[in-house]
Amino acid sequence: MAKIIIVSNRLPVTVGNVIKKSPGGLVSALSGVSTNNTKMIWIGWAGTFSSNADNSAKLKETLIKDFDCYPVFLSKKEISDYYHGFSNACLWPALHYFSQHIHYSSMFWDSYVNINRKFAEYIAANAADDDLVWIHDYHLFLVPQMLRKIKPNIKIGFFLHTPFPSFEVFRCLPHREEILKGLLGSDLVGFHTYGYLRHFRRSCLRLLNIESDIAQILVDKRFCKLGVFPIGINSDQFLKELGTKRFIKRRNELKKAYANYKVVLSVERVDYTKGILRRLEAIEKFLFHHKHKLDVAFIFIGIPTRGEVKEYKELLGQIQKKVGEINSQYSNIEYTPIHFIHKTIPLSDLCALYSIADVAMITPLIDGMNLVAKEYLACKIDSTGVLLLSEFAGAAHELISAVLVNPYDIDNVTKNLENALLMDEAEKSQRLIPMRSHVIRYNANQWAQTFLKELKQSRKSIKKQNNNAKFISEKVLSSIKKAKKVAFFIDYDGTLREFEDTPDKAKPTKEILQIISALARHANYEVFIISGRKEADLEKWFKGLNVALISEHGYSILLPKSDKWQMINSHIDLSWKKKVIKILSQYVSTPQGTSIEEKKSSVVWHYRQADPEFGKWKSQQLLGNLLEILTNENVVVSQGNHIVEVSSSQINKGFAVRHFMQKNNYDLIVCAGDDKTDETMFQINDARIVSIKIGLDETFARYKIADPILFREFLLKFTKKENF
Ligand code: GDG
Repeated sequence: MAKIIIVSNRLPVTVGNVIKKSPGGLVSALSGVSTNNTKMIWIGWAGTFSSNADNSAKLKETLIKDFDCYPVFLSKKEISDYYHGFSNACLWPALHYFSQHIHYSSMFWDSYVNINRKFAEYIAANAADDDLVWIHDYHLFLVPQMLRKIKPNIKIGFFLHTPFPSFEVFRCLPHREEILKGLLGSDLVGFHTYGYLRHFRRSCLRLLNIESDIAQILVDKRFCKLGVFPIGINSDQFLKELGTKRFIKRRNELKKAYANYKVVLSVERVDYTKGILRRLEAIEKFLFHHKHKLDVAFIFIGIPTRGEVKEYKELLGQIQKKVGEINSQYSNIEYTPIHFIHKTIPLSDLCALYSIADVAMITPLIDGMNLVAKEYLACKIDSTGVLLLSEFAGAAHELISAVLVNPYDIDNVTKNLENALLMDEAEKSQRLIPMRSHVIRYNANQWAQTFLKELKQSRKSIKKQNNNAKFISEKVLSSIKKAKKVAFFIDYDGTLREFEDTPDKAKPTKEILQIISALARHANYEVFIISGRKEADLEKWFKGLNVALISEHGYSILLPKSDKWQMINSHIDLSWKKKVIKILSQYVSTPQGTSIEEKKSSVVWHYRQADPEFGKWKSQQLLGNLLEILTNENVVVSQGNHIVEVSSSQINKGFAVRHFMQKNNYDLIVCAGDDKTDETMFQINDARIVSIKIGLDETFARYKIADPILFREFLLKFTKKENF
């Protein structure tokens, strides 16, 4: 029976004298996921350091037997370096735009790599190929790729609970490329918002030079799907709590205690991302404006967190100091404005606070989602209350009728706090009711089900594509065996050979030369290398291999054993070239890294070495400019892989192939290529043609082969004697 394997840094248990399930957000989110048909197990650190091997073995047995929890044992040093060090003192600040707080040491990183490997190996040891593995959060960025290496066929999902920052910040991280590659080992990577997804794609483009579309990234012949899955709260748990006697008792007690005050509530871990100091400034301003009528109580529930990291210790000190200053300024015998409670409180107290709070003041400087905002809404059964929410929390994308504030703009926060406290009841419920139904409907369980459903479906398309090369070669082999005369028209860059940063680096490898000369030696085959390249490149690389060389998309041909290039069509008008070069020259200074290449029958603008986004954007402008100016010329303006090319409309690869088809009596014609210029071959309507697109984009070709490596394997089959 297939299992779901949840992997997170911590197991959802607290190990003390007795072992208790910890009711964290993720645990509740996943509570409805395991069914009779699907078992769910959890892999993570148990939160305890084992004193000896016997104790560990015993603990492991109990955790597995009674809780379906598979513990990864970590030492104090490992937790210090991997968890407090690399995860919380390096990754966390970078992911939250606090690059000034990044602490890096190679010791942290080494430990992070080792622990991620430990997790990957432990998952692999407990996973079957048809299991679904769902990895959570930034502590385990490298696990997907490491696990993929051990278990290539297993389905791996990753969900990031924090923001993914813009490329400009992400690139500050040491080992940023390894981190991206680690994540790309997944079949599905999920984010809270589309913005985070967009940032991730951009980092892949800028740091790994991997292009992608909104929904997926093609990497190592696999698709890594991308998705937006805003996490919800376990609404059932909160609604259930609201019906308990202990909740009602606490709510009544608190109502009484704060009967003379309006209550403004904040709940969070004491973290610099949560904007606590700036919020205190806004509150100080508010109190200053209202010093004659002090009737607002501010309750801060600040959960202790990460005391091992320097910034957190300092922050706590700063908060305590500021709260002290404000309280000493504005307190009187009956009234203390701020109640800062630096500990966790029971769920019933939390719900009671949510239910009595007039305003929830949630103003993080940045936050992946923020569950507190959603929990506050769920606890507002009477539909009163105002959610004052930072626009920099992921939740702001969903909770659009909240009072949204910029937490950096202190005056504006103060103003909005005043408005929130004065808001009339009708407006409060008008805003709150739709948000509350949203939060209850799109809850944690719905979130988990949606992610897992998507993960289950993630591999279908990939299997089909992987099988394709084998399927095609079998099909073509059977036709080739019957044929007496076969022509191969093979494009070079992106088809036979992978791209390099500059065209001159993409020389044929020994393997390519061996395959081509073996094909050319076959008595029944005629081989044409048909490329956009200039005559000189093709001649330098392939002369003497008994192949015909077609340059510049069909402009000229060099037949085997000949020394003279001939034009395929001698009546071509090339008078437009001067005009084109003049236009292209205007696009060479910006963006930097672009160049013009003049060929006999075309002119090409290259932007492979330019900033990829700026280059692409400029290429669109150039395209528009060219199309406008060249309307009456015999030219084709086309876009290829990081190029814009203007070529004669009297020349294309399709014309060239037709030309040789008319002259020769082929039984079978194999045409292969990777870009738009090759489509002219694929569009020839002739049953003898076997057309193959290299790459997975849309095409007129009959078949697709994912990349040059697979294509070379495919060609190699036709050179083997045993196949004939
Ligand atoms: C990360 C991301 C993302 C708090 N105090 C008490 C208490 N809590 C519970 C709240 C809430 C949770 O802790 C805090 O969740 P957040 O979402 O606000 O923040 P992070 O811990 O930073 O979580 C965040 C989240 O992952 C999920 O993806 O939203 O952006 O940073 O559930 O209720 N619970 C109890 N007593 C307390 O004193 N019982």
